Amino acid sequence: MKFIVDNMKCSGCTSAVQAKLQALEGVEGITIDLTTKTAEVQGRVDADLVIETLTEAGYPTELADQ
Ligand SMILES: [Cu+2]
Repeated sequence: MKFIVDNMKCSGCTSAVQAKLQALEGVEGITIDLTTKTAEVQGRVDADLVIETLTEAGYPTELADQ
């Protein structure tokens, strides 16, 4: 699943997002791209949970088109 993560501005942000995602149950892999502000998540994880978790952490998130 690919997400658009707003408000990621530096490597500190990507580290924070990475840590939040890693803490979620079912996540097997994470690829974060700061330049495109996207995060790709592998594993059996609920998209709504990802969106809620990152948005609450200060990074408004939505599901990417694909
Ligand atoms: Cu930052």
